[in-house]
Order: sequence, then C-alpha cells, then structure tokens
Amino acid sequence: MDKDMRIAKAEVFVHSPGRNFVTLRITTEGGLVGYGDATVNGRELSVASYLRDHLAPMLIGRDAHNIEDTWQYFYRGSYWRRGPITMTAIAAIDMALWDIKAKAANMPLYQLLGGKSREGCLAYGHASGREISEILDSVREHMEKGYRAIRVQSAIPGLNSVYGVAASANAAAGAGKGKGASSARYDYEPARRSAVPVEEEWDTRAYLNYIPKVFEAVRNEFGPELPLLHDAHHRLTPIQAARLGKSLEPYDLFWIEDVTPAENTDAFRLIRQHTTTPLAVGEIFNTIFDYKDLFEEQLIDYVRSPVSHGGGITPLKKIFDYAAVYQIKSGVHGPTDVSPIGHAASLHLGMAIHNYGISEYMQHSPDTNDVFQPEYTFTDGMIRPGSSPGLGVTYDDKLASQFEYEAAYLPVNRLKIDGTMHDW
Ligand code: KDG
Ligand code: MG
Repeated sequence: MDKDMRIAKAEVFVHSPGRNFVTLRITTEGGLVGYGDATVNGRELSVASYLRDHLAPMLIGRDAHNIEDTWQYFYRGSYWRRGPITMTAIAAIDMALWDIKAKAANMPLYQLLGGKSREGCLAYGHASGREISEILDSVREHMEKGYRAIRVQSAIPGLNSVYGVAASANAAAGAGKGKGASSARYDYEPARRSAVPVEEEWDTRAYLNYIPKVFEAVRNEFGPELPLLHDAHHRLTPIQAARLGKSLEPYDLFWIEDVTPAENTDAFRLIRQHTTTPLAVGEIFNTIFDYKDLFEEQLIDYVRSPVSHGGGITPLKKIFDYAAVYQIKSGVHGPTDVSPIGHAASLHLGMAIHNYGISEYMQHSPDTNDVFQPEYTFTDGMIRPGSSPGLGVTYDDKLASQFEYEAAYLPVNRLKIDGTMHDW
C-alpha cells in the first residue's frame, strides 16, 4: 500500500448552514482530503452516529485507493444490508474516496468515470404557486433564471397547504437570505425547523380534478416546447396514478414522479397499461434491487436516486448502466437536502454516463454555498462542473460550526376528510 494513501482520519460534521447537513471528511496520511454528503432529511443524527460510531473506526488504516473493496466491505460485511441510513453512510464514504482518488490523479472526477459525454447536465427547477396566476409568474421567473425545464406544483383549492408549494411567490426561486432569516428562508424548504413534523391535509379527489387544469393553463401560456415535470409525492393508489398520467397526456409532460409508493412493483404494471406519460421513481430507493423488476419489465423511464441516497458513486454507476440496457435514463434527485457535495457527486457521474436524462437542481442558500464553496455553475439551464481535481467542493468546518444543528422535519400528511395518516 502507498503509505500516503492510508486513511488517517474520518471526521463527521453535523451543522446547519441554511439547513441541516451531515458531512464526512476523510484525510489520508499523505494529506489528501475527500468529502462525502451523509444527509438524510429529518434523520441526520442517525447517519452521523452510524458513521462516527461504527464505520469511521473501521476506515482508519485502509487504503483509500480501494474504493470497490471498501464499498463491499461495508455493504456485505455489515450483515444488516440496505436501508436509507446504512446506504447514505456508505455513500458518503464512497464519495469521499472518489474525491481523494481524483485529487491523487489530479483530475476532475468525471475524467476517472470515463470522461465527458456532454457539455453540461440539463437541470429542472421548481415552479409553484397558490393560484394559477402565481404559478405562471413562478414559471416565468424560473425561465428568466435560465431554467429550460420546469417542475410545476400547485396548491389545491380547499386544502390549506400542499407540500412542494412555496408559501410566497418569491420564495420559489430558491435562494435563502442568511443566518437567522429562518422563516423567509425556509418557506420553500422541504424541512421545517420544528421539534415535531408539521401536519398537512390531503384530498386526492380535489388533487386529481385540479392538476390537469394547472397544466392546461401552463401549456396555454408557454406553448408546447417547454419540458414540464410534476411530482405526486407517492400520494396516489395505482389506479389513481393511472388516471393522473392519462389526464396529463394532452400536456405532454417530461415525467410524473413518485405517483404511488414504489415498494410494490405490481402497482407500476397497472399504471403502465393505462398511460404513456413517462414515469420517474427512486428518490427513496437505495440499492439496485429496488430497481431490478421495474427495469426488467420496463415499467419506469427515469431513475431518481442521487449519489448520496443511492449508496454512492460506485453502485449508482452500476444502476445507470443496468438502466441503459432498457433505455431508461437518469433523472436524479437534487433538492436542497442533498448538500453541494452530493450535488457535485451526482453531477460528475451525470457528465460521464451515456444515458443521462435530467437532474433536479434546487439552488442552495448563500449560507450553504459559503460553507461548501461549490465550484459547479448553473448557466443556460445546465449545471457544469469546474476543472479542479476531485469533486470541486470543500467544507469550511469553522464557518459551519457557527450554524448549530436544529431539529427539522418534513411535514406529514393526513386525509382532510377524517384525519387518517396518508402516504407521502
Ligand atoms: O427530503 C425529501 C425531499 O427532498 C423531497 O421530498 C423533495 O420530492 C422531492 C423532490 O423531488 O425534490
Ligand atoms: Mg420528489
């Protein structure tokens, strides 16, 4: 083993610059430093403990070059396989080791993954609004910011708040305002800073009746060319999802996402029989086995796993290659709860694979960017990596330590009619 590549330190940071993030920093004896994103929204401390208390001690003395072996050691060796906490912890190690390897090679990471397959990675932003005029303004604002593909979410008449809809029109653009400005900063942020989750209400019938009207208005205003996406956040049964897909066909969506909880593959067989609207799934998947049947039966069109929740660069590259056999493309999750390290890792992989589709790109707050200093840029609707070796992201732990972790949770969802807990 090259002594300089021996892992000397693995440190875990949990701070809240703009929102909560869990960050892993691995340092080799030769002084190379690699970063990994270990953030699981609303369960941050569990991943931090898994890494700090269990995996970090096993990393010391390992050869940082042996990425595949290290991944298999933690995946196969743990006995307790899979699951979001385990796989995010392993993903953070994997990302950090790829960062180190690319720095040792003096190359931006995409070069080690096969080099560039494209000039940049097409990204979509989130437009939303409480009424149709606000949605149209929000789409326009996103186009002015350069987005060339736009996800559209809408409040539903009769429901007091709906997840994914900005509480004020200017919040939809995504930028935060700085330390302490938590309400202004967070009204578009998926997690709210509270000790227990906020409860929202849901009415599927009202949703299914209203959403086609929203897309009709958006198409009438912006014409047929703009790629439009929509996220149903797992709220529908299979037959309701089939109806949604069918009713949106006239508006030619790029995809509908998470139309039904995906643990039951049979649901997608049913949906597929009824609609040609493309389907995206997987932001809560964490291994290739979650995708296997959906790929082999060609039941979905886009893979949503980001590097941080999909187990790392090593397994996600395999998932994308497997997807390519069925002409299924990448469409990775890129919300603000994926840190700039996670975004950069997904970006480098997206630059290299052939079957790239699109990425979600929610922009981080200035506080987040000050701490992570990402080198990637967003221009002309595309995210583009920089040219420095590795992932092109760093972590200012001194600055980060000024932003203490604060409990924050995604909202939960109950049926309006009788308060029954409902699916995400
Ligand atoms: O942490 C979960 C959120 O990032 C997620 O709910 C957002 O569905 C989402 C999306 O597509 O960005
Ligand atoms: Mg989603």
